[in-house]
Parts: sequence; C-alpha cells; structure tokens
Amino acid sequence: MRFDVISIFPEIFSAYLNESIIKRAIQKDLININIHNLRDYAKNKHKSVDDYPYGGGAGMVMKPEPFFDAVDAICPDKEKRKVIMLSPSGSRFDQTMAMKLSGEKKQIILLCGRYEAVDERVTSILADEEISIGDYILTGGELPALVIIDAVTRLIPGVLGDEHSIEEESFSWGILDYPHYTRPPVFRGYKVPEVLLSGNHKDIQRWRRKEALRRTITRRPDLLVSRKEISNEDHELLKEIKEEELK
Ligand code: 9D3
Repeated sequence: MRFDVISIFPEIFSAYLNESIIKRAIQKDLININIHNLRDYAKNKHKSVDDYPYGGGAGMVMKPEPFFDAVDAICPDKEKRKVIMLSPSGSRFDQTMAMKLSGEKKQIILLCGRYEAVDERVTSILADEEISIGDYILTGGELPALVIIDAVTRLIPGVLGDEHSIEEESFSWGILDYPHYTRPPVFRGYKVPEVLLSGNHKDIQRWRRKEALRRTITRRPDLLVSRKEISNEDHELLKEIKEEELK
C-alpha cells in the first residue's frame, strides 16, 4: 500500500512514522509513505498557499492550484489514486472505513488543510472522499492523516506480529475491551479479581466477556444498539449485569 501526504508542515510526520509498527511495516515493504510539501507546488514568487475568502469574512482559505498541481505530480492517473481530504466536515472515520481503505489497490493521497478553510473545488473535485476523525476541533489535517495511516496500516496482512490474535480481535470487535491485570496480585491493597488467578480458562473467558459487555453498556451503549445481532451467551451475560446493577 502506498500513502502520499500533502501538507505545509511536512516535518510533523517523521517522528511518528519512524517508530514501532509503522517503521517495521515500511522496512518490510508492506507500506510506502511519501510526505510532500505543499509549498513546493506554490507557483507565485511568495510561495503563498492561501488567500482571502471571496465574500469576505475572517481567516484565510487555502488556494486550489497547489493541491491540484501536487496531486497531478504525484499521480496523474485518476484511476490509480484515491484522494482523501481531511476536513472537520467529512464523514467520521471508523474501523469499518479503515478496513475498506486497507483493501484499497489505489495509491492513497491524503490532503491536509490548515487555516480556516480549503477552496471548495479541492474538496468537491480533486478529492474522492472527505474524512473527519471525530467531533473536536484540531489545528489541521496532519494528525488526522497520521491517525488514518496508523489505523489502516495495522490491518494490512503481515504488519502485526504474533502478540496479536486476529481470532480474539474478531470476537471482541465492536465492543470495549475487558479489564487487564498483571503482577503483583495485590498492589497497595487493591486485589486482582480472584477468577484471573484460578487457572480456569472457561471461567476467565466468561468473566472477560461479561466485563467487556458491562463496560460497553455503561460507557458506550450506542455500540450495542447498532449491533446486528447479540448472541444468546451475550444476552445471558447482559441480563446478569442488569440484575447486578439493581442490587
Ligand atoms: C468555524 C469553522 N471551523 C470548522 C469546525 C474551522 C476549522 C477548524 C479547524 C477548519 C479547519 C480546522 C482544522 N481541522 C482539520 O483540518 C481537520 C479535522 C478536525 O479539526 N477535527 C477532526 N477531524 C479533522 S480532519 C481535518
């Protein structure tokens, strides 16, 4: 998979991309990431990439030409590229979108905006998709670009090592994680739940599933509501949780 990022702050990316899982994915040739400076595609002598908004108002708007020229220089063939504009007005990025992008055969080009806005022709004509990473205001599209590269890269076969169970992941998909503990068994008087020390694998599995469901129903009930179907085992555990909450 090939990612290209276009930004006026290309220095932001190296620290994150040159560590850990992403670094190994690059070394193993599973992904290839190219960071481009938008300013290199600014034509005028001041290399300006922004201008005043038509119609007036506060703040600056990013000009369309540098983005169009950068994308055409990186990949002139529309059929071979997927251009994504990072924008607070985009569709919210989630694991389903990450999965779809990880299966993408085209080169993924991520456009990062700064300032108040980007000329609408970039979003509506140059970009194939407009993506937001969530409902909070950031300073630009650079962190969102890193978030998308990170989430998509982890899903590429061969990227994650053995420490990571695909089977367990698909079982727990769409609900929150269960609580984890490590040594010591008693820390400042706070005990690790007895069942985890029992060695009874079935009991441990059941406890973990129940605590995962308890967290989900308490903190993120929306995740359970949008679930296609809930298994009989989960129904039973949810019933137990409900009865315990009444006590
Ligand atoms: C008052 C209008 N603001 C929109 C909410 C202006 C504005 C604020 C921040 C325009 C751009 C930005 C910079 N943010 C991004 O480029 C961005 C973003 C974000 O702020 N939150 C979540 N996802 C994303 S993706 C790109």
